[in-house]
Amino acid sequence: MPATSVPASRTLAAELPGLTGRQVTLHGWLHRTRSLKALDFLVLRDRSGLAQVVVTDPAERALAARLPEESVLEVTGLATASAQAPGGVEVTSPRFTVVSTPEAAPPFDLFRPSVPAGLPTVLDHAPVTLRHPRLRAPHAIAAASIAGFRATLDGLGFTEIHTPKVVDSATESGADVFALDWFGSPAYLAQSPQFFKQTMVGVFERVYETGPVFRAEPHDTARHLAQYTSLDAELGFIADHREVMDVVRQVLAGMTAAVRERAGEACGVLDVALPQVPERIPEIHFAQAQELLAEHTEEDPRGEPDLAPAHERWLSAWALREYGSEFLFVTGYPMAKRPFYTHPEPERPQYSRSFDLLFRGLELITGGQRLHRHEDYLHALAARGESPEPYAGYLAAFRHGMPPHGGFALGLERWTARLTGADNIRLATLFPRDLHRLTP
Ligand code: AMO
Repeated sequence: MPATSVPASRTLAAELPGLTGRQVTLHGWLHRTRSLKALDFLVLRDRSGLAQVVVTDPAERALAARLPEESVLEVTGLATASAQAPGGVEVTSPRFTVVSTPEAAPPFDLFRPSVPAGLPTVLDHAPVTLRHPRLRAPHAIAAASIAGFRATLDGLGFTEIHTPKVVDSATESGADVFALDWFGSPAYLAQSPQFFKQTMVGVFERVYETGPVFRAEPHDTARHLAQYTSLDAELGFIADHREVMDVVRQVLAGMTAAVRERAGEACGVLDVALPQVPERIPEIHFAQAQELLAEHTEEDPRGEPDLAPAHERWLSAWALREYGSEFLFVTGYPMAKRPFYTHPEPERPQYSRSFDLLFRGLELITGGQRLHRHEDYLHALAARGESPEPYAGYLAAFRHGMPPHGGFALGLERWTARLTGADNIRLATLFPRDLHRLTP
């Protein structure tokens, strides 16, 4: 008989070690069945982990033999010490109730330690392949990371905000926007909460947001998504971008600690080596970085307004060699490549008070100081040949008095991919959206 409700007395797999000698009721998915001559081993999977169930009763064995993997079961039995069982305890003398029976099998065995399928199969069948411990683990690490981001910023006096994802103007020059029809008016999916987080500095001084952003960039690469999760922060009353970089350092330390504390099991599944966040993250100015690249690599990037991915990889390896750091700040990017809200270096106005943070060869964070005077915005837009008209809502904040401020954004999926060693960002993304993928 299918059960219709889950009793309050549910035991989780991870709780078994404390319950030896007690009658327990587990609920979960049939992860694996192994049949021996005189008994069957069933492995039940729930949110906390795996539990081994030993079946010897002939009637229960006959029932177990008919159960396909991923059947949803209620199992009542005796928690029994066993040196071979995970956690040293298994369930014996079980009685099964089938809660639901799958209609289809997963595209590969979810119990095998490795994933015997390519990326398209993994992504096409995400509703079930995500149940594989190795494919689920990055998302547990992402959840822990966000918790660490929040906890760090809460501790620094930031307020969490939630801002619109449908907007009336682009925010990030150079990145393409998805256009849509908003009750007959043109609108766009937000490329970042940039304008709102700056505006909210005028209200709370220090704010942060975690949420989806959208980039209509036709990049078919292992590090670009059309929708990703942006971890944004913005703070007022700063002297320059260095104060923002200091907050970045604290956030990275907090995120790393939270992953260690809250996602230890997922880290174990994937053999994650967590980074050391140094007391002072090394930094290099963009102009110096180009000199180094010109001197030590085949190319001469001087005069280019940005770093190529290969340059980022080289600089990251250099920071590891020189400073033993997996993180490197590159500061002072040319104004030509930065959005109009960027604050220039007062002494060398062709460079900006901005930074990227490279982590394990990849750009993980962009940030910097912003303009804060209304007239500076008007000049910056005019210099780029843009009208202030589309930005009226945003510019209003600056007409009413804003302090010097700055902030940053971290791409969550890039962080998780770098931590877990995923060679494609899609393995660190729940249901990725890209050039070719809108489903599942
Ligand atoms: P930027 O556009 O550099 O800056 O984005 C910030 C960070 O977001 C991540 N990222 C992406 N991740 C996956 N797919 C993409 N297509 C993608 N594009 C960007 C990267 C990147 O470092 N408003 C500024 C931030 C600020 O100055 O506060 C901004 O959005 O990890």
